[in-house]
Amino acid sequence: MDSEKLKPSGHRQSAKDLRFAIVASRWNDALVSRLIEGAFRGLEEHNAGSDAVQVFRVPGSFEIPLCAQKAAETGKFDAVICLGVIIRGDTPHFEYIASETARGIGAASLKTGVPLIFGVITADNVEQANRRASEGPDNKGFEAATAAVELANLYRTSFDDGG
Ligand code: DLZ
Repeated sequence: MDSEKLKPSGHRQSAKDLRFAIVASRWNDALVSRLIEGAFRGLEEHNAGSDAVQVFRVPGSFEIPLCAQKAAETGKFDAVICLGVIIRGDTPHFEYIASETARGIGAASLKTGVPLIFGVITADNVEQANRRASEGPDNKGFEAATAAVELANLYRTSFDDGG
């Protein structure tokens, strides 16, 4: 199947007048930094304002859900972009962190009603993670930003009553 067809379709939507939080872990920082760069690039390509993005750093991916939930609860953001890199090790630690991070982000999104975007790489090894944090449109931070813009527009136009 053509994977391009499975990607979000919001590429040309505008992020003007939208506000975003980025919640990013410091674990595997060299890779996460590239996801943050990718997310900024994605938002800029959709014409997000220069002061439209606030970044929150947490120690590891496990800590992303609560911080994302707190950011969403402020009501200041149209979407929260969650970025992290979890790499499989020799112990079952990976499974616990990866599943709890995914579950927590999903639960926080449903609880707050704010789109929380899952831009957390779960990789078997560093090479795999590297590819997903590379420059260009396959960067998972860039992809997450594109999804954030699409969802923020969808919810604003479909469900905002302006009140
Ligand atoms: C402990 C841990 C391990 C082993 N691996 C990762 C990882 O690959 N990616 C990541 O984002 N965080 C990792 N952590 C840290 C946990 O997410 C968390 O910060 C600590 O367990 C403290 O709660």
